[in-house]
Amino acid sequence: MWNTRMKGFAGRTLRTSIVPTEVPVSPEIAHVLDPELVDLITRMPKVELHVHLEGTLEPEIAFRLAEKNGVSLPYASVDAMRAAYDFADLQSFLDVYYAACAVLVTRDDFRELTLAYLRRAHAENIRHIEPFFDPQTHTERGVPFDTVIGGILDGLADGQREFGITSCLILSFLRHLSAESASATLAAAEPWLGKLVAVGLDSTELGNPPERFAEVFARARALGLLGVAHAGEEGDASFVTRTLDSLHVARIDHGVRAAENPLVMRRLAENDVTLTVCPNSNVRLRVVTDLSRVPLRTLLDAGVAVTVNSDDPAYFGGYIIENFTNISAALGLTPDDLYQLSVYAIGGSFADTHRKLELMDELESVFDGA
Ligand code: ES4
Ligand code: ZN
Repeated sequence: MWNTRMKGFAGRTLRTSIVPTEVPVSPEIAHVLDPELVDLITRMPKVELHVHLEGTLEPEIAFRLAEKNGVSLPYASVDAMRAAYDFADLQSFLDVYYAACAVLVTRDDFRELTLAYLRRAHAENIRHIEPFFDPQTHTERGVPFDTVIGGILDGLADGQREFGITSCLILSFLRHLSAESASATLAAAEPWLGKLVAVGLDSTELGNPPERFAEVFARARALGLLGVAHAGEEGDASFVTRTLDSLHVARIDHGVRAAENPLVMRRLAENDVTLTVCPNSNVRLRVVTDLSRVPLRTLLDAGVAVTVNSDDPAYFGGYIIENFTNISAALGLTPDDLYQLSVYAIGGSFADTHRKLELMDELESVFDGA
């Protein structure tokens, strides 16, 4: 097994690209990014550990599904929908995100949503994904649980066949709803246990502390599922600690506010808890004022296993490559940093050992190449 604490790769040289690639770099940072680094970001095999499938719903698909299903959207056009994505905070985003989900009705709609994301993931050289879905957003408006998960699994199977992208699916509970609703959702998932890897916890963090979900996470664990949870996004570093204490999760989603407390960072590092950081999301939802304030370097320096992810890419102006290029430009990340982040993502994933070794081989072939 490789050492997930490895900090660098002394002596390696970077392969340069022969074929020019088109990369989504934000115009305002394009001038400060080394083209070789962009090329490396593009070519390196990537693992996405924090993406909400509902957050990959692009306005074009939303409008097409709205028309097909006879659902109305509160926007005049695709452009107007995209132009409305100017969020003041997490809640103002969630209001838009949940409302748009009304266009998802049939099993095939969920398959199409999932496959569209996988097509995009393939274009960005993502090799393994661990996406969340929020079943309660759909069951609350009368779409059966089996329709939702059935369609998503169809899309994931299509994507694996077409692109070789492997996946571990995470069922996420909405923390603004009750613990009873979360328990009923887990019960509905029991026939599908073999297709799920973990449960998660998302939605509004403030006012919805993790302890309320301790019982349902314990039940999920008893059923053989792992756990992850959003924490330290809106809430301060103490929410990260409370989440570890009450939910016993393997990863913390976001977790950036852990950087405010050295003791919390030490605990994350010592316990090998992976953080799934989403730079564009943090800026768009005003968790930080600008990219340079995303504390990725602080966390790396403290030995925390951090990863870079896209969260809700259809809403936050870019997929995983744009998150890597943006944060690289803002913090001056090096090839060593990109290698370390990639090793953390592979090591912190829920893929089996065989798949992790394959992903490490793919990573080495890019970073080792002459
Ligand atoms: C989310 Cl950015 C974020 N935070 C919490 N919950 C979410 N659900 C979808 N995106
Ligand atoms: Zn998220």
